[in-house]
Amino acid sequence: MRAASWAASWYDGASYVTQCPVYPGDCTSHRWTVNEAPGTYMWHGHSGSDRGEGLAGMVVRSCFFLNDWWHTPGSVAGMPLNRPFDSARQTNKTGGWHWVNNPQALTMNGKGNWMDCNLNAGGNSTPPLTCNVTDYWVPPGASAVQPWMSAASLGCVHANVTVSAGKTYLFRIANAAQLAYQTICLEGHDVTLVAADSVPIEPIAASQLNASRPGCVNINSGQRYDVLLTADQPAGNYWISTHVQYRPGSPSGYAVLHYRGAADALPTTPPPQPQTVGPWGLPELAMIVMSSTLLAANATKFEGLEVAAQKVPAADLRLTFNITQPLMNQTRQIRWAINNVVGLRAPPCQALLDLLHADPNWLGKQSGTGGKVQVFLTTADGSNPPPIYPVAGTHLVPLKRGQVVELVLQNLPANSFNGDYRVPAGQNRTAMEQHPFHLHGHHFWVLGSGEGIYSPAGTNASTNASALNTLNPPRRDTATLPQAGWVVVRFVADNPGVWLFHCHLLWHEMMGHAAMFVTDIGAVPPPARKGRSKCSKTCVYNAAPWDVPTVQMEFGSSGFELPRAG
Ligand SMILES: [Cu+2]
Repeated sequence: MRAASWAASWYDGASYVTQCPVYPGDCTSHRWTVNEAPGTYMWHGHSGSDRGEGLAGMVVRSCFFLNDWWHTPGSVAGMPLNRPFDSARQTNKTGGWHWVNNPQALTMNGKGNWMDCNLNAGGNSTPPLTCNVTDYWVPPGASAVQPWMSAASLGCVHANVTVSAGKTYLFRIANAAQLAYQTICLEGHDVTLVAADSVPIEPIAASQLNASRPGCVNINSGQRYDVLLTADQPAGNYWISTHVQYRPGSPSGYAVLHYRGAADALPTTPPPQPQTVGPWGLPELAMIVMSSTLLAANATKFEGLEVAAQKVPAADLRLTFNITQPLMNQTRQIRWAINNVVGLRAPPCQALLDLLHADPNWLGKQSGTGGKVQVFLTTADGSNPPPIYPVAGTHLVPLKRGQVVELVLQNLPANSFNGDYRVPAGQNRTAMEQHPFHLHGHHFWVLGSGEGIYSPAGTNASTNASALNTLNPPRRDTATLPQAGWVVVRFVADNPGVWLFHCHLLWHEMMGHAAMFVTDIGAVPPPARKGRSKCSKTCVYNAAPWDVPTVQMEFGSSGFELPRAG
């Protein structure tokens, strides 16, 4: 499980990073002190496709908990992502690599609808939503429609959120989606954002962010917003709709904001359609800034709880993470890479934190060596240049406690750094996508974001660096790297431990979109509980520097990070 994790580095929950996963038949229990910055946190499984299959929720209820849904288990839907391309180096839909495609439904608080059946109930004559079954991955031998919708199983439920007229509510919105950057819209009601990723922000109405879409909040996977909503409209029923950005053809999700005393019915207005709801742009995102209360001189408490220093300190070191989507010569797998390294969680079957705690010099011994899983370091001093060809390995970034790290995330075309093995088609493949990057164990300041290539200070007269906001930037733990763009974040490495930094799109993470910051392991206090559980000796990883036959053998039919039979 991954939950709020300060000073709990042994139990952060990322499997094989800080601990072994909870194997089938095992159990674990957690007890923790609620002593962190007030705000909204979620918990979710952090092994394989746990999160996508329902092992997720919020620490506090009273929420809009958003997710996306596939009607096949994540281990099945995601398995083709591991398969190598065929010998012609092209996608092969019969047994080879295959993308999971768009989600099949969006859910809110665990409920959702499949296609249009619910919307046409109650006399609603709105045309069906534009969704196309052929866009979706269908298990071999299964009907494209069954069992997801039939006369006997409509698969249609929706969440009802009941409010009383005249009252103001605090709603906590969280997006746990595997893939979907979502916009949630509250029909007829503006909302005021008051916190982002558990950090209090200067209150701002959704209508101030985008006047044409009042009541709409954009939220990427992993992010949270607290919003205030006043039930100030005529008593009735109003649509709560969720829409997927950047992935056209995805279904939308629908729920109902219901006024107490009104008829129990669907809204009479047409349900909002996805094409009418666009995403916030970079200028809007930059308007979501820290609360001025937090920025006040000597502010150390917020609502009675300690808060970390909120002033943005100068950077001690600068790192650049170049983000690409290589098709690897090594394994013929398509992956996501950071500095040309496709990230594995850890050496097989051992939690990296255990390993490092037992031998603080382990890191220095591993750099550049071989083995079943190779270790790659990114450092600020240039002594560890990225590999020339994309490789899979454990990607670590050693930090000293207290260092202020400025990190540039730069989106680059897929064929950068010898990243496109596919010839001749796709030789100039330039695919790029947006990525919500999430850092465990810390918050960071989001100093700036833009299109194109980031230009650091000193390179030309009008650098992007000179425009970074270090006065009152957004502060959060999940930031969007825009497609074909960059984002600069800064954080204080004040939490000893091994901290996963990963794209919060589950399928991307499975395809290697992760690295780990390693901070001052010697300062990690001993685990609260003696007798750390041992990992299974027979776990399986979703990428490795193996040859093609090995990958085919390992992933022809097996699961992610699961103990194998025998
Ligand atoms: Cu990603």
